[in-house]
Amino acid sequence: MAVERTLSIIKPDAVAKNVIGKIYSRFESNGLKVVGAKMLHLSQELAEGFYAEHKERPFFGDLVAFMTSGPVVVSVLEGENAVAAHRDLMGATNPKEAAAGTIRADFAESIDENAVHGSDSAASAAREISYFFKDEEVCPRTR
Ligand code: RTP
Ligand code: MG
Repeated sequence: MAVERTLSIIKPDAVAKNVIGKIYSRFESNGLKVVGAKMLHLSQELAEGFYAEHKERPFFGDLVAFMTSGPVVVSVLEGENAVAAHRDLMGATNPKEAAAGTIRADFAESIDENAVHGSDSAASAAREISYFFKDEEVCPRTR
């Protein structure tokens, strides 16, 4: 398995609930190392650009409104098979369908306010990491 990087966002609901540390702890206990991090309050423009692939979906307006409703923590995570490993830790998009013990099962209330984002492929990860981070804002690769 290859060492990969992926983008994580701790969404406004989870930041407001003071579970940043608990979520980071799950990453770090499960082989995902934080190699870049920043706290941001997304502008409308930044949120719309990030979710551009969903622009035509009926939930787009609500998604952007939610993502700009409060601060988020954006991180780059590194580890074996990081994209899939992170998605496994997050659980299903709808927390009601998320497996027990996943981040969304434990910390999210609804499909609209679902605690975390994770890149869904290596290509998305590369695009999303460069959307939020300059090269010099992320730790250099050591493996
Ligand atoms: P994310 O991008 O946030 O990691 O979540 P995801 O891959 O599991 O889900 P995705 O299909 O990419 O959708 C992005 C976010 O839009 C909201 N959503 N709402 N009401 C709905 O049917 C619906 N579907 C998606 C969710 O907040 C989802 O995380
Ligand atoms: Mg997605």
